[in-house]
Amino acid sequence: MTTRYNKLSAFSYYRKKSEIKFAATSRKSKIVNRKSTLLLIFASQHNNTNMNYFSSDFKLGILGGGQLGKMLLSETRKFDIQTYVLDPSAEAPGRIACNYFEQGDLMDFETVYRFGKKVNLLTIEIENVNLDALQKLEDEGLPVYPSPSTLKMIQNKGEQKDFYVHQSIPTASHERFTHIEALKTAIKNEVLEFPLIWKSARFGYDGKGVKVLRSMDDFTGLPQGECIAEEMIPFKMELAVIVARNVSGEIKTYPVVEMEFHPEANQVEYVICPARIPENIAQKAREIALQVSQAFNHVGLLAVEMFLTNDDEILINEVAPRPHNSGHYSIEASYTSQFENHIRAILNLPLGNTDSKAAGIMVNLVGEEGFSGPVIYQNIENILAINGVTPHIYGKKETRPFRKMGHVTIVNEDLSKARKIAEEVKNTIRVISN
Ligand code: AIR
Repeated sequence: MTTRYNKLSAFSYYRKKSEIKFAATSRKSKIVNRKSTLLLIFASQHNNTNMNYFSSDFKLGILGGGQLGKMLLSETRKFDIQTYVLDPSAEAPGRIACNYFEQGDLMDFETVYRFGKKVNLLTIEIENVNLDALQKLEDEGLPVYPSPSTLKMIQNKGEQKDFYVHQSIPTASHERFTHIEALKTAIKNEVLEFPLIWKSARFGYDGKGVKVLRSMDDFTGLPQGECIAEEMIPFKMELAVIVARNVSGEIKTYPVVEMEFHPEANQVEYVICPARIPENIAQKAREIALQVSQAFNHVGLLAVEMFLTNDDEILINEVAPRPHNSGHYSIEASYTSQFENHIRAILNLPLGNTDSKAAGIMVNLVGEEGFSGPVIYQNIENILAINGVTPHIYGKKETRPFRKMGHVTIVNEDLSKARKIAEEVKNTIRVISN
């Protein structure tokens, strides 16, 4: 496979601290801008100045009530906005913080459609939701952010990768397969060669649905369905940029963060803000993230994950159209958290300041290997004794190996001190079961 180091379409920008306003000049971007104008007209229909979200009858619906929903709900409670949450688990973490909770299958058309009929605006905290129901709700006039058409492009990793290629957004090369047997045949016929990254086209998250393939043996246990094979890129670092964009098109980026991964679980262990990279690379990463957000015509938060290659190229890995693990540090370390900015963006309110107040590091607390069952968090008191350390416990009753059960934020003026404390936190807390 060859890498496509696609050139970015021509654009110009001007930058005022964290706020990078983007003026697209390519033909494609003009098309996007026309769509934005339509969005604006739509926005003015549903989101007029008389709309009062605060302490009113307005109802915000959220599909998913996991940890991301729970953290979003802290913001809606701050603003006293009424919330309705749908989640498959009766014990969803977000249940305690919403006004109305419903248990139901997010992939079921009728369940999602009927839930959507109860609210004034609908958003998501997980991508795996029934898109036909969202489309019908949007067609019937319900504002849905991110829009079903944006979600459709992102939900299927094959479509997402094709989109980058069509938009000339730099990304690792890939091939799509309707079935895993077709991928095996491509390797046997020497159309593709190891090593490769296998990604399930749908339903992967939190390290699930991704595997490095180095030999035919690595196919053991992989699901049969639609997938992509990606070129394995040698990279220095994995970076992420969260973009917030409101209905009117106001757009801001958070600082570039660096993600350190667990070698086996393919999961982020530490998120470091700001990334320890030169300013010109950080600037380039933010520009590419803006380009991606504009291209998707996205409303809400878009987390853009990237590789910084050995020769300082930036390639898009994938995006998530919602609050993201790489932005959890923002609750303590930023002027405005990613969750507050998601709410501001989808309600078409002015976006908050995305700058950091201090360096921030997030440590993921995942279930320890070898333990499944009712969760016990060991040694939390010990880490609470350290300055600048805040644990977030998600409230999932059951732990499983590598399940995201919480995170800890470390805030410090000095990033290298924060990184040392993060290591201490990681080595102190244990997420286990009896
Ligand atoms: N989530 C959604 N996409 C990626 C992640 N991590 C969050 C959402 C979702 C929860 O993970 O908050 O509701 C599901 O976690 P679990 O452990 O029950 O699978």
